[in-house]
Amino acid sequence: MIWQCRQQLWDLSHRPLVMGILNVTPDSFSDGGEYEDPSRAVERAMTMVHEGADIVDIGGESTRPGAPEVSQQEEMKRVIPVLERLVSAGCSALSVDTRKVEVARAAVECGASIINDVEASRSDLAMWQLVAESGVGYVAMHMQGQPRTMQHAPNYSEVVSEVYAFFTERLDAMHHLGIKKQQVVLDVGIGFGKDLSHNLELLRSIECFGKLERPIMLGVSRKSLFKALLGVEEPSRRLPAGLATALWAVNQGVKIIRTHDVAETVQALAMWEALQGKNQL
Ligand code: 8Y4
Repeated sequence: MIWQCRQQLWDLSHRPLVMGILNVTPDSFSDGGEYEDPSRAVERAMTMVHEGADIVDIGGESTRPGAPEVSQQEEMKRVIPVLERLVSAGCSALSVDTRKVEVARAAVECGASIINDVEASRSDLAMWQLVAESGVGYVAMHMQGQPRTMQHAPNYSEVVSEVYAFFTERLDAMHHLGIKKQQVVLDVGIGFGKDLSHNLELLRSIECFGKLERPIMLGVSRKSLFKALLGVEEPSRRLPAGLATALWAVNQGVKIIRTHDVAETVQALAMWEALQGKNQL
């Protein structure tokens, strides 16, 4: 399966990809403010690349439940300087996690090759026109509601079929706007307007999303489902649960893992690959 991100063609049939998370927000609760200084953020990105991240995902808006909205100017001020420096350093594939088309456009102009959109549900079409015109890779993530209130009362009659139907409808709409199927990756959006049982149902059924014939991305790194299920309060101590879930998902056909813990994820996936027997020895 091919994922086209501008001129880059990722072949996802051999090994899963790792997307490293670079938060440039003052309020992210796992790495809050650590990478607010652009130089430190650039350094962190370089470290993730050395650890084996295939893609670095830069985000300037916290989408954790209850987080305040960020203005376009503020998000731009956080993301663009870091992106510029990574592009000129020749950093691997760069993704920008944004819901704002103006931020996405500036990022694409700077050289970002992927837009990670947690609000693929939008009805405003400008974001998709940008994706169609620029040919960037596009991650379409499912979210119920809006970040500020999405965890108040997540509600589905059948979460798996509803998310599946959402993807079918969105793929069709994107196709009509001129986005190539090859540009699109799908993500069920663990924790985005979902309670523990919704998250578990989606994970247990993740294999069925392969029928959509697009690569599936998964982000579970440090997420609060592990607190809800296992009682682990401290996000950085949720690594074992995150790795176990990622590996299980890769066995079910997931192609891209979005994570805070790049070195650990790369090591786990290397072992998975070796056991798949595709690397001889
Ligand atoms: C600690 C730190 C615990 C952060 C949880 C979190 C996804 C995503 C996010 C995802 C895609 C997050 C931007 C939430 N999650 N994009 N973004 N998929 N495509 N929370 O699952 O990492 S932010």
